[in-house]
Amino acid sequence: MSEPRNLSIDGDRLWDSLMEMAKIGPGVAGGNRRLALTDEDKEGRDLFVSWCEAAGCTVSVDAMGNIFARRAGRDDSLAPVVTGSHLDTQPTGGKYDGVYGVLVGLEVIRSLNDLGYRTERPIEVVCWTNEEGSRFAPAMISSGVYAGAFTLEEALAKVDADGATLGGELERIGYAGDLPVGGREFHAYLEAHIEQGPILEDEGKDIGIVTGAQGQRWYEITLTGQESHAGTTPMERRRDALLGAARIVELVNRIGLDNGPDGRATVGLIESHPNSRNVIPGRVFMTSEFRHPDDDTLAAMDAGYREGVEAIAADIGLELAFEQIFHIEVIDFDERCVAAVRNAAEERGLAAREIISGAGHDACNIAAVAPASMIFIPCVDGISHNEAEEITPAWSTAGGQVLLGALLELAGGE
Ligand code: HGY
Ligand code: MN
Ligand code: MN
Repeated sequence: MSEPRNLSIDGDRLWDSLMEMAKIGPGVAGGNRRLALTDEDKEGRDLFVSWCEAAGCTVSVDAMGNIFARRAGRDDSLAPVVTGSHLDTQPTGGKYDGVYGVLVGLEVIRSLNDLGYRTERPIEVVCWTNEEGSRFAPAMISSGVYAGAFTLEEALAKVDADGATLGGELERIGYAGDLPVGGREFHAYLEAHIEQGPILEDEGKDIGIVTGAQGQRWYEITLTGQESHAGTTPMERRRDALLGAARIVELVNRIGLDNGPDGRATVGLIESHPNSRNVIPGRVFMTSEFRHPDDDTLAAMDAGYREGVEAIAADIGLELAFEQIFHIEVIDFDERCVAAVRNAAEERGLAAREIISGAGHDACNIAAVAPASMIFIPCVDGISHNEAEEITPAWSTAGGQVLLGALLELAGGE
């Protein structure tokens, strides 16, 4: 049997699968819109399951709708080496965020089948439910349940903007599995993903050896003032909720800048009520989030934010409902898994560099219960969470070669 380093995936077949998946839930500008647990997400899941079954995998689904496609090892009693990511997208998402990690994992299985290569340990490809946290907040909720960060009950009870529950939507699309969520050992977990930033492309690197991920804090705020007539209400008599939100947007941005260059601060969602041009907004719902590679700095950003928001609400006379809905600390990935990625990149002569993930990924949750790491490939201009998200076939294939090599190291070759 040839050396693992000489084994190769079929990059064209992987690219064809990416393009096939991209036809499902098309966006309006070349990307994708497959919000978690929508009919489009179901269609993508069904296609993935059919491909896994065609590749001889046994497919199982757990109570959070996480899909596991298993390729038996020589010793099937051993804990599996798992790879995968997510198929749900942002509302104006790209073709590769998450999807790449799921389909490159399938490509490794397809290639091992072609090569007649049997690993010591089973290999599984997983598709995690609702990674994006766009339809149902927070992000990475299903790997979070798997890792014990959330209970199954609280996750199934999450509601979207229309009041649909995550559990109800799982039932509706037929992915409310009967497997328990979690409690099953992963020997190792590797997630391949696009970088979603500009570093690898700027430096001419093909591969990111992901050593960790930054911490995150997500918030939801409701400001309540008083709706009143835009023409008759004197300025000094107003309790304008949108004015409060505007000052909070400025505060969030200021906190991000004051904690640069690594600080990240974003207000992504604002709903103003009644949203009528000649009514002073009486109520605003808004989200915000901070990220930083240092937990103490992130805690200081949080403290400054809470103080600032209180002062803004008091100054305008607004009622304030403030909730931190998600907090994940800085992650350091497992050295053995990181080394497997590094070795695979080196053996294939690929230009690689170590990198910290700016985005959150399911690997960040799984790192709490299993040795984990990630493989990044570049994306064009670092653009992601945008329909213009793009990669090259060469980057896609390079990531697949590294995933193959690293999985063989962790799963034990012949
Ligand atoms: O928000 C994130 O970092 C990920 O895309 N869910
Ligand atoms: Mn992603
Ligand atoms: Mn994403």
